[in-house]
Amino acid sequence: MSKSDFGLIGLAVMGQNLVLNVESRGFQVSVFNRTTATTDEFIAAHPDKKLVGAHTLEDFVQSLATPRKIQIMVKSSAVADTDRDAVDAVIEQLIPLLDQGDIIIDGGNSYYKATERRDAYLAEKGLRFIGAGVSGGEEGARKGPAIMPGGPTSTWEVMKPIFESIAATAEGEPCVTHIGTGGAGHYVKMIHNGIEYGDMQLICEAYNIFKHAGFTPAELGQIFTDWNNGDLESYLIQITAEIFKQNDPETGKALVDLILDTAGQKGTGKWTILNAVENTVVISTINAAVEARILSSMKDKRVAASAELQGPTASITGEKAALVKKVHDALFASKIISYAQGLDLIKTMGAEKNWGLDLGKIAAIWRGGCIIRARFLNDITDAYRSNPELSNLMLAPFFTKLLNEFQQNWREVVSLATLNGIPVPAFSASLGYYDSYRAAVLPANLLQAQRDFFGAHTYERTDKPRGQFFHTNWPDVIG
Ligand code: 2AM
Repeated sequence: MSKSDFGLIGLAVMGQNLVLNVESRGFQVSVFNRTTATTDEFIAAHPDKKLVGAHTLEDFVQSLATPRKIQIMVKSSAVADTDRDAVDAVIEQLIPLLDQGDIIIDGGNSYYKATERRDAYLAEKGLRFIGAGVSGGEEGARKGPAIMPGGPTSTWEVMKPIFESIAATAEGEPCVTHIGTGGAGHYVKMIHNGIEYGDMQLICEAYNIFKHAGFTPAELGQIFTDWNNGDLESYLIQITAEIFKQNDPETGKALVDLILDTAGQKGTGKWTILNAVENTVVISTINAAVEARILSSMKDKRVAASAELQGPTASITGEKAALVKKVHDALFASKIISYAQGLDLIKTMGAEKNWGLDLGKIAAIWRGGCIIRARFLNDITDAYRSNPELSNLMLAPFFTKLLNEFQQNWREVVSLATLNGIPVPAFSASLGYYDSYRAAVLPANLLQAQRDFFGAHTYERTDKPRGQFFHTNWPDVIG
């Protein structure tokens, strides 16, 4: 039998779908899974496909053409760069079987620091490594995901034909690009997930306002369908419209109303926040989204507190269409802020790491395949293509115009929600960022006075050149 073009280890759903995707583009694919019965079932289910199932890693490796291209799709659980997980276990088993120049691709959701460690470790052994973020869920894996590969340019060049053929396309361009060296691919996938958290929470806040204003699931389904036909068009808005239309077969009620309000998370949002703190970058919208999930998970505490802590009874009246427009503007404006923050973090980290990131290319590959795909990513792509040095997305002329147009309704929505006791942590965090960023003067003069008072940290003066520091002998309050 001829040697395979590509090999994949780990036949869970994502792995299986990626294999079928690669095979459908004309490549012969070898597969291996720790539990061999899964391999047999998979091969048996696809008798007409160019697949080779191996029961041992030795046979698997031998079935591949060199340089071998082996993608690992096993559960990654490393939360620190020192943690060893299933990806490391598979890598260790592969090393003695491979030849110099063979390529291992980790296509799981690995922590970028673990990717950097593996990259350096495998380079020492003469093996090549790509840490690739893959987004798009199970369907994306089968039909075309967005792929965010990081590693040496020369290794990317070898993988490019396969990656480009399996990726989604947007505006005729494949949704894959060489993100950068080292852990850049998994890093950018991590921030993608943080942004995804933000998008989802913002949609939930819009929903919560509408729910308190008495909108039915059917009305919500229509609003989100309409939004998906306009400037908010995106995968997450689209699936939200579908969710509102779904009835529970057992009770006939809207399914969304029967789903318990406690959200889970796998950790990429948390990693994003930790990284933002390390880089001194504000990502308040994503923070709010991660924290909203944490608060949601404290169901019992919330139920207990709801009987003790008072707030207004929500009463939102008025014309529904006007509210829909206002919430649209608040959602869109907050979404712009969320992306501005996430991209600021990517830019800062990329410069720190010397990854050679191109924000225009990153935004471009997010336009298709991935969970955050959205029409407005075209505008983000254009913004960075026309000005790669853009200091903040808010200051791209297209987005400045939108924010100026939306800001009044955005304020009204945050005020309305707040007066009605409806939590809008991500809407308001976004607005707080906007108002802080555009404030020529902030109250940090008082903060500096406080710091100088208790710690003699000194301050600069508005009436003296920058760089001159002053200290005041403040009164003694201890006595
Ligand atoms: P399994 O079918 O043998 O459990 C998702 O869990 C995928 O990762 C599955 O294909 C699973 O294989 C694989 N996996 C998890 N831990 C693994 C390990 N330590 N070694 C190899 N494969 C592993």
